[in-house]
Amino acid sequence: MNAPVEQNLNQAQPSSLPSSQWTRQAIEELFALPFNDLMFRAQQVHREHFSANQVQRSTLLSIKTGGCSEDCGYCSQAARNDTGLEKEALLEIQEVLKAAQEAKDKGASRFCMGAAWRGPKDRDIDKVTEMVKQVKALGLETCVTLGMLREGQAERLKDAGLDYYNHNLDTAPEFYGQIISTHSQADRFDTLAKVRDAGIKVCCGGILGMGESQKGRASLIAELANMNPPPESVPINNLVPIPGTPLENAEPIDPFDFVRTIAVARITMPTSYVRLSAGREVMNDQLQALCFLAGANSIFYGDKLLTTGNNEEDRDAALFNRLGITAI
Ligand code: SAM
Ligand code: DTB
Ligand code: SF4
Repeated sequence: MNAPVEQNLNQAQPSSLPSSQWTRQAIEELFALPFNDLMFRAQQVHREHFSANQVQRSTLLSIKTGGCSEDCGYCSQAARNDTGLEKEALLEIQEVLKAAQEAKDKGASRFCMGAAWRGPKDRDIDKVTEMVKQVKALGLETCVTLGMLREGQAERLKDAGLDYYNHNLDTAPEFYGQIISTHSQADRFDTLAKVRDAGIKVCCGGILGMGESQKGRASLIAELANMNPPPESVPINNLVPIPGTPLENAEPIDPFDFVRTIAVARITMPTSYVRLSAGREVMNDQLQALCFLAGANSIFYGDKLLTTGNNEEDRDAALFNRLGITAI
């Protein structure tokens, strides 16, 4: 019964087509495939472009926590969400370097610094560029996520040696306004263009489990895959429900739909690193293994994300060992 869909897909979307040709309908058809067929396609694409048993590890640090002016419905750091989080000023560089060195010693290859800003001021960029330079000097790849950028700021980050800028589309365009009202997805695209134009690699993905439909997931993936070029790094977050946020009681996503979304991201963005991101703490080893099988080849590594917990390094080491995965 499903063979015609598979045949049509094979005719319409061989994995070698440029990403800009992914229509929403073709992506919805991928989501509609039987799970095993979708996983098989994802594995084929994954193995064409990557070693199937290698996973990259990035460690996060919140360099400026809480008190954010934005109203993102999922976020512990939005000032208007009553989450009990204590606001902190921008960290001193020595604290950042200590955390970066620890991450490196534990085997991370990238260090991602996150700030709860709508966007940085120029004097914040002065400090962050210094952090980027010194973290890079430790031999780590660098990533920052600072919110919306103004003219000239991306170039300053590039000059400091920044490798990646993380700025997520977060959800489907038609659903965005239900989650965030203080900025639009057009604002996100504006910053992403500044990052790309400055020659910085793009890290851009979204969050699943916020009550979006399967069609919504397809339209988020279409937006990501049709970026030209697509993001080099695609974080797929599973909502971490934070008490005191409007999404604290959101219905969790069906785990198989989470895996399906990873597989569809892999097929539509064949050369991107797809990161199994926030929300791993509630996943058992079997579910994480399915995500790797679907083509995820990066994780957030270290026992803290920005403000919430993440799997202990030992647990990840044991999982990699059980699965024969090596870190890159
Ligand atoms: N303020 C900047 C911004 O919004 O771009 C950077 C920091 S913000 C915390 C970075 C990303 O973390 C968000 O875009 C969102 O995708 C993710 N995130 C935040 N809270 C989350 C949660 N509770 N569960 C899953 N992902 C979350
Ligand atoms: C991304 O996509 N996920 C990370 C990173 N980019 C900055 C953040 C996850 C945050 C999870 C909730 C928290 O710890 O506050
Ligand atoms: Fe602020 Fe970023 Fe959280 Fe939105 S996701 S409230 S912009 S820190």
